[in-house]
Amino acid sequence: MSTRIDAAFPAGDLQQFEADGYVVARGLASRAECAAIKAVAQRDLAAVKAPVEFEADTQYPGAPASHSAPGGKTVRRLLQAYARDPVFARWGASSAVSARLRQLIGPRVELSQAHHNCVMTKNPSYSSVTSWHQDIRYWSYERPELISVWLALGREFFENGCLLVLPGTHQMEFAPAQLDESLFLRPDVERNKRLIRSQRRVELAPGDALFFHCRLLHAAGHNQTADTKFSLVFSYHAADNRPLAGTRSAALPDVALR
Ligand SMILES: O=C(O)CCC(=O)C(=O)O
Repeated sequence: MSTRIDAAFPAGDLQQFEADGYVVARGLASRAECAAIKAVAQRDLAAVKAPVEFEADTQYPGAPASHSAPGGKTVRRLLQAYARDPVFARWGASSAVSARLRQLIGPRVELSQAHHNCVMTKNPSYSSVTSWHQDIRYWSYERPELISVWLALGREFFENGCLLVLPGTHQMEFAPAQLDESLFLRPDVERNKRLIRSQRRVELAPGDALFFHCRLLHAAGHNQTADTKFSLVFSYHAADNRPLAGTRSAALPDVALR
């Protein structure tokens, strides 16, 4: 199995990340690597191997109403990917990822086990719609500066619920009235409507890795195809950006990358 570690991000990619809050490293994982990761994900999905998050747990639009409703045991995430299997951990701590993160974050990078740290398993029949949000709501770190790396294990496109992003929003401030009580962007607010019109689809091929800032607004539709979509997602921060004591972000040790 080979991973592309030869080149780091070219300057243009770094500028794109700075300006837009995201950048895609095309073909960062090899076909063989994707196949090995996906095989373990498929095995764990078939066995519903804990810990998992069910679509019903989210209560997002389109999710089954409860665990006992039709589709109520549809898995949305295989959780704790780093500890779940070495094939996931190897990718999360790989030089291909860490070399690029060092360009974006600084010399000492750590992987957070607190959120993401999962395989997203977007099911064709019962997947929900994820509304516009910033992932920083999931963490409590000293600085709102984390980066997630979303590895496509198969093709990701609009019809199977690829990520949609609002470029540049990682640098914007939002008034409380623009967000609902769960910190989703309110689609009925005029200023938000304009922002939402600027959306871009992040279409990925297997092995492409999307690097995105934790303040970037993003969303995703449900999967309208016949096949489950698998994506492996880890999040990272600078070693000197500490999780706040007593929060969920501090509950599990961060993993220092070499
Ligand atoms: O694939 C999706 O539905 C979006 C997931 C997402 O945005 C998230 O977990 O933060």
